[in-house]
Amino acid sequence: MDKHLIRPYGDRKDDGVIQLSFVLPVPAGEKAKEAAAQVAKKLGLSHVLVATCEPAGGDYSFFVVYGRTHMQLDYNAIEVPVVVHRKHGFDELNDVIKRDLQRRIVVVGACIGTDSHTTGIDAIMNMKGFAGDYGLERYPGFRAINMGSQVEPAPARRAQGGRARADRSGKARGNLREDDLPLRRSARRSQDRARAWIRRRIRAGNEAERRG
Ligand code: B12
Repeated sequence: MDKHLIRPYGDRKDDGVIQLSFVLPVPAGEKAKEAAAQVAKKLGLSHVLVATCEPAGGDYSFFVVYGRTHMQLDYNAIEVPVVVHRKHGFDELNDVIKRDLQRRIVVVGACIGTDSHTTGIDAIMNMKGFAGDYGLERYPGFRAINMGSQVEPAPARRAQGGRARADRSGKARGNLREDDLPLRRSARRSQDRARAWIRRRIRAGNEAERRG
């Protein structure tokens, strides 16, 4: 296959000019500018120009730097696997669930541990959806339960991942280790709490459905 060589450019095609922005942990000034220029040179750039040097807090500086790269790459040599899949429409998906499962699919979403990045989960679950797709709450075929953020999961996940079950008497089965006793207790507690929460949500959903 013929090569298709490309390189970045700024003003004229193939001039190799790129723009970088970064922060250095030094106060703004002439010495800081020289440090920024050296960063760009050490990255392999030539014709380096420090366009911006601004204080970013007391002992930090923000830089915008231009320079020329001499690299080029063969665009034709890049291979990226493309996942080909058929997208199911709203009605089609609900019909398949109704026909093949004859019950609603319950999806529980949560940001676990200390994670508070709820936007991604909300995008999947919320009625209004994201990027042109409805969220699961909109589908009659799904019951979407969004537990929100910072849900305590780690022990429960470990217990489940290890195919272990902590039963109500406090005895854990499966492949949790002997020294996992505090973990077992905590796993049991967080599993129980999560199950109770989900049960309450399902009950509330059923009642709302009954009321119409
Ligand atoms: C907004 C944001 C925040 C907001 C979150 C607000 C909120 N309520 O959600 C705030 C400011 C709180 C935040 C904080 C932090 N953040 Co932040 N944040 C982002 C940011 C800029 C955008 C995320 C977002 O909302 N995108 C829009 C949604 C719609 O897209 P999405 O999250 O990718 O979700 C989609 C898919 O990924 C997928 N998906 C997501 N989850 C799941 C789950 C399943 C099961 C499936 C199937 C699919 C799926 O479907 C979603 C819809 O398409 C990203 C960088 C980025 N551009 O992605 C960093 C980023 C996620 N954050 C990061 C970090 C490091 C942090 C902090 C630790 C920073 C700090 N030092 O304090 C804290 C952690 C706070 C905490 N306790 O969790 C890193 C994570 C790095 C990593 N891989 O570990 C990122 C990638 C930025 C980076 N490059 O460093 N953050």
